[in-house]
Amino acid sequence: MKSLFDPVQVGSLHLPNRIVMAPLTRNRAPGAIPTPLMAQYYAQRASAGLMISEATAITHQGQGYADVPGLYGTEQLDGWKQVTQAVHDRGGRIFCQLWHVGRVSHVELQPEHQKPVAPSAITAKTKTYLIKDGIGSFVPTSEPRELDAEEIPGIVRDFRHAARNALSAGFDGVEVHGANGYLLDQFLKTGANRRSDDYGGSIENRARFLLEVMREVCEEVGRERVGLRLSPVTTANDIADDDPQPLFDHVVRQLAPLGLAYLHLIEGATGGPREVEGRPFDYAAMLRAWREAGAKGAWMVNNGYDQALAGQALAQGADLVAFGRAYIANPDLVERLRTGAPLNPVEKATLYGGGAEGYTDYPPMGK
Ligand code: 8OZ
Repeated sequence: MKSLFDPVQVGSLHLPNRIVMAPLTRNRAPGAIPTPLMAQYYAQRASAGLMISEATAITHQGQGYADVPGLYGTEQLDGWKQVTQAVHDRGGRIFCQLWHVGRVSHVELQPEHQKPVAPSAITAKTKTYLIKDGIGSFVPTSEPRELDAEEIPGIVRDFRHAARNALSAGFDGVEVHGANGYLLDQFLKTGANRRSDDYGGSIENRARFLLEVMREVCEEVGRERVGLRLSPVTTANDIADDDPQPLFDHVVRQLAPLGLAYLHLIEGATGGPREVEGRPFDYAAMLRAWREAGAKGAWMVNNGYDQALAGQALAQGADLVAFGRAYIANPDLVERLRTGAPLNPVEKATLYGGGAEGYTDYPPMGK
């Protein structure tokens, strides 16, 4: 029987346990530059088997929220170097989550206040986060413009370049953000993709962009350093697909020959119910499709896990379990799960933006 506390090999990394710190957006990087406070926050959580950084914009165009970090400028890279150094000094391992938000953005956040880009010019009925004069607020996303097919190779190159930057900044690998209604998920799903060219229509066409990105990123940094996050039926950011099961079966079959280090699945609605009404999905069938196509990578599951549910998932074929909310409030989550100690509750008011409060001041056990 696998346990959360078993060591496991993932790509080129030896993880001391199967507990993963999920990517968590915290909006504490003014000017998109990681800070010493962020280095402290990640270092506090370095006992995780693997940490995945908060979503990090691959370009200015890929940014959709105030004060989220980037990975395209020198100062941003230098900021991240402090983070990866602090994590490695504590014996941890950290991947960088590479992010392009697509239509989930606002003109205020875009280069020269241009419209955000998307597969089709359909506004997402969702909100983004702006900070003005130090005050944060949630505002509706802006109307996007449809990307020209000629622009797509440039964005594929941006992912590739950001992956190289991540390694230069000291990350152990990268996770491509293909989930939660952001650009790659927008291309995958019928609710956001109404294109009639090679990137829209059939499942093969809708999956094309994601697969091009994954091939290029693997070529750049080596497949043993690449993971991918997917969310087949999430409701996040107004995304939906008419028929997700065959779509994701196709995606995993095509991914299998790439030999990714892991696939990271958000089961159900991100941060919400694990079963979404009207959107049934068979994750075990998706995992079978991936394995039958020859994939050896780790299967990482996420969304609302506690220790008991994690044990069931491991027994059913999962290799890793990613914890999000629990990691916000419990820097020593591994030790707490190991000893059965109670968990600190999450303080909602300090999730997005601000400083040390509700960020680096959650107490370790016994304090
Ligand atoms: C919460 C707030 C803003 C962004 C995601 C990157 O859902 C996010 C995100 C989460 O993947």
